[in-house]
Amino acid sequence: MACTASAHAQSVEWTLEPQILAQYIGRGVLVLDDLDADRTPEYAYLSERRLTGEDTHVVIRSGRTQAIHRLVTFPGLLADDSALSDAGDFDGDGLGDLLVGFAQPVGGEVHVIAADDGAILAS
Ligand SMILES: [Ca+2]
Ligand SMILES: [Ca+2]
Repeated sequence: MACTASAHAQSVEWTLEPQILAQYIGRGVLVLDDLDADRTPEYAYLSERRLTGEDTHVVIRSGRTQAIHRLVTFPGLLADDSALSDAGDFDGDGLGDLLVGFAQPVGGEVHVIAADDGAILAS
């Protein structure tokens, strides 16, 4: 998968190489701030891993190297009915945070994730 984003008046192209954590990607894709100050924004996406259980991951990768910056796992939750979006700067540290929601289990769940360290800020 490749995508192009415009950041700081320059065009950046990313390519995701197939990996074990890359099932069902595309349910949510989000461009983040430059978390490691390398002048390239990071990005996040949802990934599901059914082979070892029904876990959904929020994968945060370096926009420059594509290395996994943070991996936040939600055990037992499927990406089928989930969404990923921008939460704004929820904790006021100057970096945008993420909002992930799951329609299941019954009643659903919503979590705010700090993009820089993957901490759950609110649920
Ligand atoms: Ca960066
Ligand atoms: Ca923040």
